[in-house]
Amino acid sequence: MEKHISRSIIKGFADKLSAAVESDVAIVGAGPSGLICAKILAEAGKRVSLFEMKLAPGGGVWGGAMLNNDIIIQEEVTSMLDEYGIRYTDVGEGLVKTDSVETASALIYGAVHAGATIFNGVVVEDVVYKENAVGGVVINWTPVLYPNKWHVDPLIITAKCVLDGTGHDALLTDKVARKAGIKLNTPTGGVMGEKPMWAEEGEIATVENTKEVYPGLFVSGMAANGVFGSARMGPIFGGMFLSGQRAAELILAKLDG
Ligand code: 48F
Repeated sequence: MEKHISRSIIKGFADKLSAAVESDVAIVGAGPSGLICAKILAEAGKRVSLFEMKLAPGGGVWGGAMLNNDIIIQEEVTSMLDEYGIRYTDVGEGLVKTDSVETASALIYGAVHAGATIFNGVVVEDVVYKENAVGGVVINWTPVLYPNKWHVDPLIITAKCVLDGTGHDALLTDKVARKAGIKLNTPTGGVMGEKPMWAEEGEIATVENTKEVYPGLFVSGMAANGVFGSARMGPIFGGMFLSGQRAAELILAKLDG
């Protein structure tokens, strides 16, 4: 029994990781925008690998606001909540609230059930950069790098498109721009840095900023606002849902166009 348990897990994981080596899309960060994008792409039949450095996917959804575990979403986005079966309550002014634990778990289940593979506890430490395009990600076990900084070489995942859904600091895109010395598709050519809180502006901007910022490299969610210098918005999540949807549309257009 014990031997069979171990062998089944080792083989199953090796098969998953081996399949991921040649992905259509590598998504970095399992926050709401990355998870929503993963579901839509997987439903469209794409091979989607999603890498999350923490043990639990879900990003900033779980904690609600200052650990008050509800989140706010605009009424216009409730059709997406319905699709996931996430329950909500009207709180007025065109907004609804949902339970953050129900929302995070539904988004995770939705992505995996649609066929995306989530690798948790795996950090993306770099990208593959060849012939003026991003073509994959460089991965390692999170505990190898944090806090240990062990000198262990990574594995490489190739992908036709990479999505930076890493949240506020857009650290991955920042690293790519710096290391490759490239100009991004932003007004300054670099990562512009997130602005302070302005919920309405930030919510609109996160969708507008969801773009291919360099051939093969897309940004979504708060990473998109970090890259394009737009405002943060706190515990309102409609923009994150729409940004994930927009990222999937752009990536599908690139893959199928
Ligand atoms: O920040 P995050 O939740 O992503 P998001 O889709 O959503 C932002 C909102 O949660 C919230 C907000 C309200 O609307 O402002 O902040 O932009 O999740 C990003 C995920 O990426 C992971 C990180 O642990 C988190 O779960 N992550 C960050 N860097 C890496 C990474 C990396 N290098 N490799 C793998 N995962």
